[in-house]
Amino acid sequence: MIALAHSPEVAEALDQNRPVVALESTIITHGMPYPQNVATARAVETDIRDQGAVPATIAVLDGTLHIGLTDDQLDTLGQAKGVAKLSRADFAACLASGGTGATTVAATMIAARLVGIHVFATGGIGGVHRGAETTFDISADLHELAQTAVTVVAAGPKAILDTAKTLEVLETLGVPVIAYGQDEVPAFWSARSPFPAPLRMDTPAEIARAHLMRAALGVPGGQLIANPVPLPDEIAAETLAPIIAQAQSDADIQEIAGKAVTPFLLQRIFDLTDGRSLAANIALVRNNARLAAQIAIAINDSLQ
Ligand code: PSU
Ligand code: MN
Repeated sequence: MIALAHSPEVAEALDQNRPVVALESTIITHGMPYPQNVATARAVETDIRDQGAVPATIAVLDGTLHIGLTDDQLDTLGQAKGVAKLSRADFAACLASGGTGATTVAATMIAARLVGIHVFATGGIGGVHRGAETTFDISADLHELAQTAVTVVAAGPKAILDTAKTLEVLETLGVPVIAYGQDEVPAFWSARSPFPAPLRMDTPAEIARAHLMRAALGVPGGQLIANPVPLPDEIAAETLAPIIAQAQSDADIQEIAGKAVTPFLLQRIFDLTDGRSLAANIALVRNNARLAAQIAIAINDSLQ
């Protein structure tokens, strides 16, 4: 009933039980400017292939759910204007009405689970926004992590969010937050943060075992792997703090709300850092893709 289209590469990989890594498309349409968005999407796919896994970028094009995009589709999506940003609430409606939309972390997890992909790489997940005590702006990504069994590799809660509240909600929802190779939760553009990680793991094999153990226990939901940005690419938290405060205050003054908040803040921070935030963003997504591929391979090895 779902119009599903696998790219030839992904169809073959799933058919032969080879490791596949899902990738979201909102980062392409709403997270980065053209043409860096398309160049990054391609680089990330190459990084995954270089590790020995297969990338599956996910998007809805004219009512068809695509698992793996061709170069042309990626380029068209990267330049398209007014593409919907799909989360759990509107994913089905977009498919049902023949629309086109980019998948957020929540929608990409749903699609990955549907086709049997265990691991998903992205930059940052949505979380609890600053001021959520009055706006109630809490990303559906957190609830998705609580119920959909996909391991998501990200660079930690984005510094534009309220990190403490995001970690509290993840704990309440029973989502394991696993810092990779360090004791603190990384903070997206910065590798370190004042927040101790609830869990720490140092190898892809450990993460793969934990993923499979959750399934064995019958615990629904995924895992969040918080992978620090490579140190040469990080932006110090002190440098970013006033910039984020400025971006948030601009958003408040302009009364930006709902789905528009995250893209607005990312764009403002890009402008205010003269593009430096984008360079760090690209480096951390590629770093996450490499780790995700290693985890997908480890899960795949255990399942053979
Ligand atoms: N973080 C980024 N770039 C992005 C996003 C997050 O660095 O593009 C996107 C992801 O698709 C994430 C979504 O799922 O923003 C969260 O949006 P919201 O806060 O509206 O749930
Ligand atoms: Mn939101």
